[in-house]
Amino acid sequence: MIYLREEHEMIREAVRDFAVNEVEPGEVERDASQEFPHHLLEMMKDLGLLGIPFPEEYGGAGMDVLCYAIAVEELSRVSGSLGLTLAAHVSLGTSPIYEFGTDEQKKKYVPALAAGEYLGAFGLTEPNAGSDAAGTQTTAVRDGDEWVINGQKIFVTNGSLAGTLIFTAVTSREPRQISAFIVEKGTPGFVVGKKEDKLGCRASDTRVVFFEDCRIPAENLVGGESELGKGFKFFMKTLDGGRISIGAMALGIAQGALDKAIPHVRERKQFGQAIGSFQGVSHRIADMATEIQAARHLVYNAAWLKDQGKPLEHHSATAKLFASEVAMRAADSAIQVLGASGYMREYHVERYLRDAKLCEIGEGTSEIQRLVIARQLLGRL
Ligand code: COS
Repeated sequence: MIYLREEHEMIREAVRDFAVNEVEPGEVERDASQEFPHHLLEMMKDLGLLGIPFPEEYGGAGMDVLCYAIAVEELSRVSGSLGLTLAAHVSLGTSPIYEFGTDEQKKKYVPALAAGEYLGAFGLTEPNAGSDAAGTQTTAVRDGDEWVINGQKIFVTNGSLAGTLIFTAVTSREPRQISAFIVEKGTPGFVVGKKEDKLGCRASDTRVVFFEDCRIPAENLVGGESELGKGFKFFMKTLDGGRISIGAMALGIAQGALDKAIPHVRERKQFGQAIGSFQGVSHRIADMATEIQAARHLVYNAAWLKDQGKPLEHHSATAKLFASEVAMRAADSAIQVLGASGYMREYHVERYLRDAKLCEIGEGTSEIQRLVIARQLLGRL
């Protein structure tokens, strides 16, 4: 691809090497046990993956968003769980602090997050605020030098691993105002619930978190007093960036499915010949490759736009929408060409289908992506 430079190829090679040699061997077992791979997180930390797109002065690697997207893609090529862990940490848990935080907030949290001293998490979704993200019911009430938080956030990726959670809360009912805050792990009244039992990305850490008269310092209002009430917009902008990484995750899963399908159809013989010699099978492989290439262009283009500081909303939504649907089709095709083997856990591809489904839901369902894209084109009718 014309816009890939040496550093993009280098990060791909480094993450690919780590993913194939260290991650893939235990992936089937972790999918069954749902055990989070702390040892792999340590290795990701040592490889500098947890701070790829943040400047060196904030403890990051000073690389671009495209490098980060490639890292998520390559991890997801063997492990949706780890791809999701990285995506949630960087795009959702750390980026909004870096982009919208005060200087003090950035200095206090971003270097620790980028170095992987702890993971970051993002709390937007609530029982009554899913696709309608503005339906937040969590409240923040000012009391002297503190904010008192009550409510809950659900489906929080990295919930128990995170040292910080950035979240939204209602700071005024009339007029309605949503603000963003940072809570640190261990703050009294901030309670992390049990790990969710999921269809896919099973080793990733998904939790409900509760705020029970949780007091956080006034300075943890994201962006400071002048940004009171801007939390919803901060979160929408964050999702514009986050959707690139879910697109990258989907792209990796789709590529991983193709990786498993190709050797199988070359080697598997039926009716006296390799099944890849049958047109019905070979065309399926060709279609997978074509769609993956198209998805890669959309995802990398969205990453490039973010690097250029250009408007993203439309491009990250199209990239996520297309790539996640490609991932579902690619995983389904991989299962189909592997036949009964594809249905067996040890061949990986059935996990790819389960992991891919997350990409059509997380950081905005495919329906919400279509809404965002259509609104851009049609306005509000
Ligand atoms: N960037 C900047 N501002 C944005 C924005 C974006 N991408 N999207 C919306 N806004 C702004 C709007 O401009 C509007 O500002 P004004 O009040 O100044 O006019 C404000 O935010 C409200 O926007 P809007 O009216 O479009 O909000 P809606 O309630 O209609 O919701 C959708 C918009 C549906 C797009 C939003 O709720 C959404 O993205 N839902 C999905 C949530 C999601 O992805 N959840 C997954 C969480 S991952 S853990």
